[in-house]
Amino acid sequence: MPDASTTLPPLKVLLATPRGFCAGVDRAIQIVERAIEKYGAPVYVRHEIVHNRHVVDRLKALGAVFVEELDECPVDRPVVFSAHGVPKAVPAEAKARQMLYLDATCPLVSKVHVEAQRHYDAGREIVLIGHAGHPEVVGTMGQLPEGSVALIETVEDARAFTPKNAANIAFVTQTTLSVDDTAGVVAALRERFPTIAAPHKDDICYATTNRQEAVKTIAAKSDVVLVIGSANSSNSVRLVEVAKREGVTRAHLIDDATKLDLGWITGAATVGVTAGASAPEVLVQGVIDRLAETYAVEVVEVDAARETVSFKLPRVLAG
Ligand code: 10E
Ligand code: SF4
Repeated sequence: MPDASTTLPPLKVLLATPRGFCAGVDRAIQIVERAIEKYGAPVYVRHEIVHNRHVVDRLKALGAVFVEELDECPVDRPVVFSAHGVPKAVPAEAKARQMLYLDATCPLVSKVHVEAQRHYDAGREIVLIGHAGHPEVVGTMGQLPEGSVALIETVEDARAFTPKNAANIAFVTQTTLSVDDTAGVVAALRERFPTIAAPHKDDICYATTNRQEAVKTIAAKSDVVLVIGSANSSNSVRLVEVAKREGVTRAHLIDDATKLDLGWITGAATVGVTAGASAPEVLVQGVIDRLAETYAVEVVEVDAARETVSFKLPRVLAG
């Protein structure tokens, strides 16, 4: 009897590397898991620990309770702050209520908080490049008194921004922005304010940069690009945009294999697959397995960068 796979149409899958979990996401998830082990359930988590439905559902099943605000947590249970960071008022309130809290803010987001504070202490007016309403933006703006950080999102915003003192301003950025879009916004700021104090380039993290580079590489050779990630995951949404900008009109963000519409693949010879920084690898494999039900899939890993970053757990949970 002939092997069934020999009768399936061929499909090349270009698997982007790096993809999926970054060091900050890995650490944040471990903080919740270890907190449940150490303190028992329930452990409260303020905001989705990372923006992924599967991660949140798995942690819920282990005993995590997700809330949006601290006043939804009882004072006698531990609470974890999400990887995106929180305004200063949040740990202050937890202290005032004598709560046990664990801060899962990614160290690379905390670095931006420190940078913003440093500019503020030096008397500079601060411009934050980021997306309005995103929790990381809320957290970074919330490091400083209201009115001391101006949010801009676009080149147009950069052109329209009117500082109080153009000679004494600084910018910081969200960590998960589009590298290419941000370069445009920064250029517009520098053109108008040549002395603006700045990070070396921007505050976009290594993981965001590498995943965008990797998706560019696969997009150049793909007819369709599938990005695994949840709709509220900013960095995952950016990966779809990057693929589209590389000319792949069929680029889709999907939570998992069940959301894959096989109609998208019709006529394609090559499908690029990647995952946002908060999407578990098992979901990537699930998508490939689903494709393999209909096609004779050949998987080719495409390496765009090597990652070696890892972050330590808070001392109270380490060991
Ligand atoms: O929406 P985002 O991309 O910021 O978050 P995410 O939870 O999908 O991925 C992790 C990124 C973080 C925590 C922001 N630096
Ligand atoms: Fe940290 Fe970057 Fe991951 Fe955000 S995307 S959690 S900044 S490593």
